[in-house]
Amino acid sequence: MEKKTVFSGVQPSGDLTIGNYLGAIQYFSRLQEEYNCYYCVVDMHSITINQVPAELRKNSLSLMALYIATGIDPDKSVLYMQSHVPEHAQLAWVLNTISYMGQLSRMTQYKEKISKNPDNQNVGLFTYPVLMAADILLYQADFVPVGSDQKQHLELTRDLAERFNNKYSPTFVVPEPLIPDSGGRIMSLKDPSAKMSKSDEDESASIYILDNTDAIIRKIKRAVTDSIGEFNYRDEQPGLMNLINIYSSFSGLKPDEIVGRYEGENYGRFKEELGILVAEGLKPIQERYNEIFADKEYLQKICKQNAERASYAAQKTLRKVYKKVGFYQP
Ligand code: AQP
Repeated sequence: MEKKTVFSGVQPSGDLTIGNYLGAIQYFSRLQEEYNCYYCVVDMHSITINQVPAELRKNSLSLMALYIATGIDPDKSVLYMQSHVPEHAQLAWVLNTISYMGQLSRMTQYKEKISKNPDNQNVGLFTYPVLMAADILLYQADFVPVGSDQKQHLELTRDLAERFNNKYSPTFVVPEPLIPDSGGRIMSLKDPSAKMSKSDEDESASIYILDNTDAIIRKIKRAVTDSIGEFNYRDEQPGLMNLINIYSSFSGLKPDEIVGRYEGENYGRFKEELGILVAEGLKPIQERYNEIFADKEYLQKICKQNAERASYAAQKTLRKVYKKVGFYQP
């Protein structure tokens, strides 16, 4: 039987958080044995927010190294940078012409991002989900591993695939999201009503994958909880709930097993042990990352070879699309 296809991407818009890791990246390497996987550094998405060019370049290569450090094998999975494969932008243009203003203006991430960036309400923020749909549909992906914040964008991708298939003729696979049960939405350590985000200006609100042990322990110790002081897993204690979710993701224990362990205590010992658990969990990734990121020649080679592999698959879909919409091709 032919293998099914997986696509996912992460923006190199800053240092990656454990939200990015637990919600998405940790699953990428697990999927590569069973599926044809395409994993992308979505640098074109990240310029919808102001970036410092030199930092964007560094963050893009750093994300490549991190992908490999978390276990993605660039010989098995296609690991590449979005801007190296022009077909993403070419397909996005065609999809723009079947996307509706009303639907795009209802996207939660768009509304959040324009309110956070009142001085940079660019059109790219508005059409971001169309480019994301192009990323996925270009490779005829069956599955897309993402955190729950991307669910709405996936629904739009499915709508666009179906709309195109109905307007012309069956062309795109309609993809399904793969959203984890635990870790799908890790919240800010400072505000448990907001998701942990790599572009959060308050560095103490996020644990970064490359944070050292001291920083991790300190941030968890200072994480916002509540004044109830009872160890429970319930909506009324969202800060504690978030920490228990992080504990659960790193330990494999279920939330009620964790509650059983710390019941009747205040949060001190739990927070201390959680800090150590997270630091120990991230250490092997950090060690591999340091080795890989130091080898720029190796990373350049991966980027080049994998962009060619991605382009090959992308061209196949784009040629079909161009033909169906009526572009003359000699
Ligand atoms: N807090 C989170 N919990 C679980 N999953 C998360 N993801 C992001 N934040 C969390 C998942 O990580 C993948 C990559 O995300 P992205 O870089 O494409 O953009 P994003 O969703 O907008 O992530 P950030 O960290 O919030 O980035 P910025 O601050 O640049 O906007 C996605 O699968 C996402 O679901």
